[in-house]
Amino acid sequence: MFDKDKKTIFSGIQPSGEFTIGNYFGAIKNWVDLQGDYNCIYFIADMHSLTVPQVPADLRRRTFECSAMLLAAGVDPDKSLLFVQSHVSAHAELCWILNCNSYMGEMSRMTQYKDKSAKQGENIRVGLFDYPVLMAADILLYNSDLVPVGADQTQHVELARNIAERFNNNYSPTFTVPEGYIPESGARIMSLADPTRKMSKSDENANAYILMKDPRDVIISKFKKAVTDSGHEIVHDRENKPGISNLLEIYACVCGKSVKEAEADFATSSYADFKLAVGEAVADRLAPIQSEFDRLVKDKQYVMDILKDGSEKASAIAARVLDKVKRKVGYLQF
Ligand code: ATP
Ligand code: LTN
Repeated sequence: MFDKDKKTIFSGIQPSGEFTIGNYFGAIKNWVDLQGDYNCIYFIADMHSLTVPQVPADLRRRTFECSAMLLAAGVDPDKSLLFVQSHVSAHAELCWILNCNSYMGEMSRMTQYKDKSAKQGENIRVGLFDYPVLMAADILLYNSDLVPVGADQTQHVELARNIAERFNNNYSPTFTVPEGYIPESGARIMSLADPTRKMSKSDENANAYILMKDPRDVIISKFKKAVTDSGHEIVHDRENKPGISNLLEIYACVCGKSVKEAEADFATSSYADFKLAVGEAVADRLAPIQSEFDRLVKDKQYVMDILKDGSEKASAIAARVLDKVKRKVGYLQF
């Protein structure tokens, strides 16, 4: 399946909610576009989602639906590996070994831990602290060269590099040292309710985000409610017109136009007409993905077969690296 001459791209996404158009334009679309040029391995990070409280039945459903959504959006199982993290036990096994090769000091500096633990009150889960080591295990199991992630995850990729280098020095060369990767076309979609904040699937206000699953009428009504700025001109100015700028960027992304071209399309429009047009463009763009998603969700066995095949192939790759690691750290082998 994989070409030896191509680099390996590796990335994951948590099933911590339904995917938004931020996830789509910031991550998933890039994953799809990278499939021709790289050996791509993508996974649903369900083990990472256990670091915050979950309703078991919801986590199970979202893990399945997120897998179906990645397929509907164009992740192609003939070109890429797609699997669910908890289906490949090597992740948990390597995580333990890496835990014993990571330091409290470096872990305590992780800013995502500091932010998320502040929200968990008194009973902070050990898993939340350990999250970046599990992420290092994910990456290092597959000899990953490049790891496309958003800005909030670059510190974790840096930690994975440090852990890999330290292990290679303490034992002998074992892991490929990965690099973060920011695709050229990556977009940062902001909240429709507060355009100074990133659109996030876990936002409490459902009007702040557009889900990839949202029906057409819901999409249009959310865009109608989107926060705009004073004045009436439709121009791109992130500083003074964050709301209008965000909508222009979303429109440009959806239509594959430049922001300048998007501005020109609405030179004489009112805010109301503009918001309606953006809503319609987003709904049109998502419609084929949504109908493929609906089809796939009904064909559960087909999706499960892809995930099973993906987990078997991923397990085979991961086992080679894990066996090497086990030997090096001194586990008794048969
Ligand atoms: P949560 O609300 O659970 O933190 P999220 O919606 O912020 O989730 P993540 O699961 O942290 O999303 O991110 C998954 C991927 O989607 C990452 O690669 C991230 O960079 C990308 N992503 C998330 N939100 C946006 C956004 N608004 N614009 C661009 N990319 C985004
Ligand atoms: N932490 C990432 C998801 C994630 C990941 C990974 C991404 C878990 N393991 C390994 C890249 C490589 C997130 O929340 N976006």
